[in-house]
Amino acid sequence: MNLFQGHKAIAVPQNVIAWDIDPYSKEVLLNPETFFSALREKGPFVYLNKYKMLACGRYKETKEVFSDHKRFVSSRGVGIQDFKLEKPWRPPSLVLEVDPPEHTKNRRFLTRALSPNKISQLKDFFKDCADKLISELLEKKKIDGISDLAEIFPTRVFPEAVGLKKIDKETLLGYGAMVFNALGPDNQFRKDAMAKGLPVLEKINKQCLEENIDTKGLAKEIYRSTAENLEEDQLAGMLVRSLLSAGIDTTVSAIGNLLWCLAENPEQFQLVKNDTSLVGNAVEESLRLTSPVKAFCRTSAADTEVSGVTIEEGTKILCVLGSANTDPEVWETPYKYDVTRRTIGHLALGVGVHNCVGQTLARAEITALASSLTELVKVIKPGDKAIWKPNNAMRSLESLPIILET
Ligand code: OVV
Repeated sequence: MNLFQGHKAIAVPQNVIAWDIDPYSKEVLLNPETFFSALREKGPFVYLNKYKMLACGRYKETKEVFSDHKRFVSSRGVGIQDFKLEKPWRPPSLVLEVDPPEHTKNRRFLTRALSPNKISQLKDFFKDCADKLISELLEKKKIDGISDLAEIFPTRVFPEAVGLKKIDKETLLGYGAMVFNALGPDNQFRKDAMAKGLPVLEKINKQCLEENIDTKGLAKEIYRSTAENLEEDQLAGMLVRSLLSAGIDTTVSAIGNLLWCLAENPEQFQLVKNDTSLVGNAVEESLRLTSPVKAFCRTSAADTEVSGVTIEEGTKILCVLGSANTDPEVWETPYKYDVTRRTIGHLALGVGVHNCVGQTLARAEITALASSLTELVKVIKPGDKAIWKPNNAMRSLESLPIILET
């Protein structure tokens, strides 16, 4: 078999357009909408010449592939590399990178620890922290939405909510960058993230151990609920690792992208200020429009067919969530940030058995911050040009100069 970037190099399927674009390039990140539109126009699937795999970006097929965990598995990795053919850089996640029935069993521990009931107990804490942070930033007036806000809020509230004793912002952000860049090809973004490697990994692994976990946080819940699983002493630690992998970069990006939406669309911010019942939907709409997790792959477990396209066993499919979330077949004026839009059905948090298990926590954090903004800030204005940060799987900002007015 012909391997390419760790997966089976497939041939161009019949009736599928072969395309030279590099979806992992900085150019695509800087201009994702052009890429999304072209991807959808070329058909239900395209063949990526550069990576010898498929990609999809129409809502229908993206949802179909994501919803069918039997035909399109996660256990072979959700990046470009096929774990059946190559050893992954870290032991696979017990939730992200497994299929049912193991997935079902493992995920249940996280579902319990992150139940809406547990998360609602954190709401006041999130809101107090958000109010405090925004009040501080209002003194500065001109801020960087990323380094002053998006990176600060989750790295302050998340470790405390989870019950992490001694973890620093750089370690959490560095690990997130590794996890998400590792999903792409071995390009410069992946190499740069991995270069920070060992010290970060060691700290993260240590942090997952029971002795380094607070008795009050969500991580302790995971240790409690897995305690009867004596045959798997790594289980709880590995599930805590999932929280650290998926809980920081995602919310940092989501908050940065939300600020970008609000700064670029001041009339939408005013709509939310005038009717605070729109706060939740303003958050959902920013998730839809900017899809912080740009794309995840699936691997076909057997020869199959979707929308008339033959897909052979072992095919990697890049499912471009941001494109599905802006498909004009589903979304009117898809590239407009509209806080009154019906956002139900967006795929920013996935769909199917692997849909984001931390979404209640993520929403609680982001909504707390959005509420503080609408209550405390009169106007959010762009200060200088936003700078996007290249990443193989995230759509996020490097810097977002904004002006907050009271
Ligand atoms: C959703 C997600 C992203 C990254 C890592 C993980 C999950 C994990 O379980 O490690």
